[in-house]
Amino acid sequence: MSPPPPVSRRRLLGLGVAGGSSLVLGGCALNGFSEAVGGATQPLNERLEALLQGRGPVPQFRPDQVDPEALLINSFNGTPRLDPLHYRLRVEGLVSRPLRLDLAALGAQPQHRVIMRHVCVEGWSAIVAWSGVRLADVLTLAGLSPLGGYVEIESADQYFETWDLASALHPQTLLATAMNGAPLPVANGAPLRLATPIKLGYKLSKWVTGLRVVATLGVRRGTWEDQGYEWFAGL
Ligand SMILES: Nc1nc2c(c(=O)[nH]1)N[C@H]1C(S)=C(S)[C@@H](COP(=O)(O)O)O[C@H]1N2
Ligand SMILES: [Mo]
Repeated sequence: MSPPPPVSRRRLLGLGVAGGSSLVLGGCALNGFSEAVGGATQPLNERLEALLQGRGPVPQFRPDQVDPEALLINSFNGTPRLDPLHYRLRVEGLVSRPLRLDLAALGAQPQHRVIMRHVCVEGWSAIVAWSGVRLADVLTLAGLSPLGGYVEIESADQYFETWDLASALHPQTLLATAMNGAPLPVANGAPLRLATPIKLGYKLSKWVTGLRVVATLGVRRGTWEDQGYEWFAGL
């Protein structure tokens, strides 16, 4: 006998069970409420979201649904220009083989494409096709420790993010080097940015330079999260 279908996120939301992103609705609002709620409910929220994401891959959009015009540039701290020849991705923390990967090494990993809706809490969305390596493959290459629980993500513009490991290991979570069939533009995060259909736009760090696997979250949780944005930011 096959197991019953999992309860969909939409259904749970309909039942009034607050998933992560519902906390943020109306809530790029940098207000005390979301900060208080985010802090108080985070562990429960995270468990619930992790369960919801046990659902497997998100259905993809078709290539003809890609809408390049709709993707707005959202950069808060300038546009760093990283020399592709000297670029290295640092992978460190709770891994058995800390790495410094150049773009050739990333290019040698299996390449994947995800055509997804990018959703920014500022009120716009766009269908985008991203290509690159799976974040899971990079973490596996580095020898991810079973003690790892979170990934800290550093960017060249000092943007900072933290992710739960389950989301980082999701098969549609990519470190993208290409967008809409062309090399990733600098404004969109070249040479390497995060892309996934399971999280809001602000989780998708551009100009990624470092990944650090940690056991627990530190005081800093993210550039926007530390100002009250919801941490899990699931879609
Ligand atoms: N390093 C870095 N990553 C970032 C940002 C940023 O300012 N710096 N902005 C975030 C936000 S809020 C969004 S919506 C997306 C926008 O991606 P885009 O500029 O490629 O459309 O990048 C996210 N990643
Ligand atoms: Mo955003």
